[in-house]
Amino acid sequence: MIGPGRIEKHLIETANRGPTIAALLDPEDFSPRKAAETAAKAITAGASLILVGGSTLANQNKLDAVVRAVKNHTKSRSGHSKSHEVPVVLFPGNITGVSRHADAILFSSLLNSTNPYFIIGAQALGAIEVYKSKIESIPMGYLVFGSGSAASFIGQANSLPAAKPNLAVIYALAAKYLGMRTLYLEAGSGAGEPIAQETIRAVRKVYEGVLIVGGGITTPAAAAKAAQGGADIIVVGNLLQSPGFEGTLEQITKASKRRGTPKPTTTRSQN
Ligand code: 1GP
Repeated sequence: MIGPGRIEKHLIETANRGPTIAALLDPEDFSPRKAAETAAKAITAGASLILVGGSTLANQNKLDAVVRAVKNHTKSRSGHSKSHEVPVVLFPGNITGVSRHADAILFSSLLNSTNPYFIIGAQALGAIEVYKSKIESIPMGYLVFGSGSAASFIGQANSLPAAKPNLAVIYALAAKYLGMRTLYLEAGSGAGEPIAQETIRAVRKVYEGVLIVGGGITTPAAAAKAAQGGADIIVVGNLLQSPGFEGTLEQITKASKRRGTPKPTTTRSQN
C-alpha cells in the first residue's frame, strides 16, 4: 500500500500546526488568468492550499489551462523552492477532473452516493489517467450533506442529515477503516448552512486523518465554528468570486487559527 507522498505529508504537517484555509477554484467560473489572480490574492490573504475542481466540470482543456496558470504563479512566488510552494491539488467531481499539471489529486470516493459510479466506477475509469500523469494521489472519503447542491444532485447522494451527527460518525469510521487518510465533509457549494459544528466535532472524535470541511463558509464566524469543531482544512469557494473578497478571506484565516476539538490518539487496536 502506498503511504503519504510529499504533498500529503505537507498537508498533514500544516494541519498539525492548526486549522488552515484552502481556496477552491472551479474552472467553470474562472478564466486561467483570473484563476491565477484569484489564487494570488487568496494566498496573500492566508490560504495555504489551492484546490481546483467542481461537480459539473466537462472541459479538461480548461482545467489544464487553469491549473497551469495557477501553478506558474505559485512557482514564481516561491522563488523556485518546492518547500515554499502553495500546493495546487485537484478536487475532481468526475473523470474529467484529472490534470497532469497539478501537484496532487484528492482521489475521492463519494461514500454516501446511491450510485456505484461515484463510489468506485469513476475512480476505476480515471485511475489510468492518474497513473500516467504520475501525480500524487491522496485517498479521500467524500461525504455530502443536505440537499439542493450540485454535489448532492450530480453525485446522487443519499445526503446525510445535518441534525444526525451519528450518521456522519459511522461513515467517518468506515472511511478510516478503508484506509482513507483524508475525509471531506461537504455541505455543497453555496450552502445556506455550513456543516454543523456538532457534526464536525463528532467526526473529529473518531477520525485522526486530515479532516476537510466546506460548503457555505463565507464569514469569519462560520470558519471559526468549523475550526473549533476540529476541521483541519476549511474550504472557501464561492466567496472568491465576490469583488474585494481578500479582506473577508484574511479575517476568515485569522478566525480559523484556534482548534477546539483535539484529534483522537490512535490506540493499540487502531480504533
Ligand atoms: C464546495 O465545499 C466547497 O465543494 C466550497 O463551498 O463554494 O460554498 O465555499 P463554497
